[in-house]
Amino acid sequence: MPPHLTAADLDRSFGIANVARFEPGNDGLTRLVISTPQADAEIYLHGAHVTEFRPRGQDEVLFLSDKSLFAKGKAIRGGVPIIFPWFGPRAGHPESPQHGLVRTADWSVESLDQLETGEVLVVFRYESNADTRAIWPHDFVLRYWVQVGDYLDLCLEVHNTGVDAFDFEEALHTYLAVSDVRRVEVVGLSNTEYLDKTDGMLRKQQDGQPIRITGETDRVYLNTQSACTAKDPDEGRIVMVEKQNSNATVLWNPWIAKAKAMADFGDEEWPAMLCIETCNVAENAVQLDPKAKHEMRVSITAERLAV
Ligand code: TA6
Repeated sequence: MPPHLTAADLDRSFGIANVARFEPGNDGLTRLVISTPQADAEIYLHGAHVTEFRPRGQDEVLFLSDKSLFAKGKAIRGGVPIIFPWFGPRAGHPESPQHGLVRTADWSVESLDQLETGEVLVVFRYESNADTRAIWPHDFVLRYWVQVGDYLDLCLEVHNTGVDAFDFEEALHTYLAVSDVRRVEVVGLSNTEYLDKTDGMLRKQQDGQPIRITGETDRVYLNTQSACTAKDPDEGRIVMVEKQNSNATVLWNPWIAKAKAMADFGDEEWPAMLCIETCNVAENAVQLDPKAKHEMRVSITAERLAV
């Protein structure tokens, strides 16, 4: 495990004056604050968790719950949690944490640079260790590229550093901020099969119409490489979620009852968010040979709707 570096240590080593600084964030967790002419963003080392992304001239693109915890061992509620090496509950292991091992881990910073075109690129790293091996007996190195411009590009690289192949699931579990989820239209998943987690994981087929959220929605769309757009008429924008090397997309809104059941989520927050998650899960899980690497990418952009 790399030595624990304070925000000040990291800022001395990697900070970019007037562009990118490390500082103590919520509840003292270290965060990277990025501010350029193109965008503002915040990323916690806790889970390498992007919590804010605001392109210049736009409202916040990511949802972050007012009730989110920022504590060791606890997931941040909102932004882009990194899910690996299993999605949801771990089959056959009720004692294992939901959504894998790394969204509450302490990631390290590998590099921080500003590109000639102004974007800021930070690379985070997380390696298997005795604690992870005790739960999931495989060796891996994760590297996570976050590129902040007037778009947000995320790339999760999984490297199998062990001697055996392993299967894994992964997700960049993106919480989009929306004005009112009941008035948002999602395009990109037409005629796609999905597992309906609100209906016993029944396998269903999406129709050809834009998707409207009219109740608790928790769907694992399978065998789809399609980009998705969320049209938010009240915000006056569309948000594009374009992906590479991802064969599944999850659409989630907890709606009223599930919102009330989550302590780290406000009862009245459910209309303000919609998860469009870039994944490889279920039958789209990835098998990785020893020494092999796999990269999954997502690019999130927001565009004003023509008035
Ligand atoms: O991605 C949707 C989902 O799997 C939902 O079933 C819900 O559990 C959500 O993730 C949030 O999970 P969390 O463990 O962060 O509360």
